[in-house]
Amino acid sequence: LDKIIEQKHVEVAESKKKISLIELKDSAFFHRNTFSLKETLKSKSGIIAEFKRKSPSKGIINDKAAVLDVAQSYEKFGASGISILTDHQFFGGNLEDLLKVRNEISIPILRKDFMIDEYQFYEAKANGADIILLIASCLSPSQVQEFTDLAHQLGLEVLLEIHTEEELNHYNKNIDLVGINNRNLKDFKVDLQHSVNLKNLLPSETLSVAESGIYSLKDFQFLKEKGFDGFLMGEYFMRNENPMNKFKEFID
Ligand code: IGP
Repeated sequence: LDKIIEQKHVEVAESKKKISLIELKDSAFFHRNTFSLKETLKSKSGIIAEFKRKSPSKGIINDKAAVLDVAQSYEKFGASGISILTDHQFFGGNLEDLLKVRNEISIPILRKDFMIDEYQFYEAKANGADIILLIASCLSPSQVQEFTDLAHQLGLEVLLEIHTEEELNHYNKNIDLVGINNRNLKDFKVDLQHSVNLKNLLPSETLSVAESGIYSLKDFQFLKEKGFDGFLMGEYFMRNENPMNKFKEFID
């Protein structure tokens, strides 16, 4: 994780040289109404379906599927939102994927990346995101607060990702959704019961998203019964030539 963050600082510095904040603010997508995941989590399946080519823990997952085909089928079958990884080095994604999808679909899009600099929030808005992820283990509680304010000024919703009880101190009332990562980012182990226990420590009205390692309909139903509002799933869908075939299992 430290390596990823280090690399991210380098990348952001390079991006700033290529595209200025002013240019981002001038872009067509900067001025638009965003979609609300808080709303679609309730009105649709609750599934936030991810487009993911590879990951540090799994290597290549799917390097053939086209982002637009996958996103359109996720939307068609009732996803509440789409998560697009924009980290290139470790997850094989990019901002162009996001922009491409934004042009064609009308459900909320999460920019899935490691947010460590204000610049990335402007970049997210300009490239079509509606929600950004804040990972507690990468940020201080005061950074979470500042970044949440900035996201809201830009009309973006905030998903705060936590994994441990200590990280609950990153939570504040302005955060829109709390994601509990079922996977430990340090050793990559998945533990659904751990997430349920952690969820029970949150204020009861908090919208909660179970993230990662949901590998069957049974896992999904278990988490749903325990009261999670959203379910962030990537690998289960993507590890298929046609991710839509897997997504269909979850409908009705
Ligand atoms: C999806 P999975 O196990 O269904 O592919 O997981 C998503 O939760 C995972 O990609 C993720 C992630 C992250 C990736 C969760 N938190 C932070 C990068 C950074």
